[in-house]
Amino acid sequence: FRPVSSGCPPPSSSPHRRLTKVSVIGAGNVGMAIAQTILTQNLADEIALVDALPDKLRGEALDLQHAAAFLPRVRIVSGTDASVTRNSDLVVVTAGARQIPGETRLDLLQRNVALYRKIVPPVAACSPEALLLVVSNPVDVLTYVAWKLSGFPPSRVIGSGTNLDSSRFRFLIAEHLDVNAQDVQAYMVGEHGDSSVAIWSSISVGGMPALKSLQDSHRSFDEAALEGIRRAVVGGAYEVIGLKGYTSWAIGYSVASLATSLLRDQRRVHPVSVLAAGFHGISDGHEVFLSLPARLGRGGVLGVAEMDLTEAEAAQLRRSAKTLWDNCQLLGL
Ligand code: 6V0
Repeated sequence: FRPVSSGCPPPSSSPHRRLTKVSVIGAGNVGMAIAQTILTQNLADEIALVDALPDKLRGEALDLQHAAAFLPRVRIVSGTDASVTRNSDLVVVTAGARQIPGETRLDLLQRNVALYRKIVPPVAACSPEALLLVVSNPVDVLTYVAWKLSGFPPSRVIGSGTNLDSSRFRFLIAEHLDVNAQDVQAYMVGEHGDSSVAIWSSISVGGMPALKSLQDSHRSFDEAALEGIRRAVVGGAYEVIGLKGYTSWAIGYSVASLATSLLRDQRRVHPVSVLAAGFHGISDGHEVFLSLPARLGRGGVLGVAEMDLTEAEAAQLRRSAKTLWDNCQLLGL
């Protein structure tokens, strides 16, 4: 193109929007689902991919770049070390070892901690002002590990936690009531996975408390139906992994929704893994991360909701916190 004079100062001297950079560490099933969702939602100007396997990484980066004609203009860079992530606004960590047959969860945790020791300090050094979003499992303990290893304030270290569990919860309630899942407000909190806690009192549909909606819809609403929904939420990941070998799309959208709230300063409330010491009777000395509804914005965690829990719900949270704290202490960080 022949340059034209616009009469405006050249771009380098004109004030312009700061570019947004997101890095994804671990270009596996989950990392790539997150990268592609962030790409299609036009959340970043630059996406950096990091993986330990150079050929796979280059293949993934090229595959995304080849879609450039159909997507918003985003620079995609990749590399096997942290330098490619320099000056990120948000770093999403999905790298993780998978459980091998016969291995205990604690052995797996130790292997993932060893991995995080290699990954987190250089990433934090390259982007000292970034928000760190942990996705690898066990997500609550690894969020604690990332917090310790990064030296970041707790407000800038977040685990994806039960954001995905809550989405499954909302989907199942929506199916039960034949409404749109976006109109269902409902939270799962606590530890991501088997011991997550369904907050039944939090459910509202179109602004109405769920009990009333359920009664009005003349559908069955009994203990058994509730327990069935909770079990389906907890078993959801196992079911998908049993059928296709891994989960990817839902966690991709879940993390992209967190990235939107954070990078666009949306101040939306998400159940995510945050430093929970002092909440719901969890000891101040127990520096555990578990999911509570948190208000997210450009500064990270801006506030944590004080939920009105039943004694049974609060006791379950404290039990999870105790187990998590016991695990954290074994790590010697
Ligand atoms: P995967 O497909 O095995 O991908 C992991 C990737 O990490 C691989 O490409 C590895 O090469 C890479 N990797 C390993 N070591 C390093 C390193 N040192 N630096 C950079 N990259 C490295 O696994 P998948 O993508 O399926 O899962 C990733 C993690 O996400 C696992 O821990 C899952 O358990 C976890 N999930 C967490 C969810 C949540 O809700 N928090 C949901 C789904 C999966």
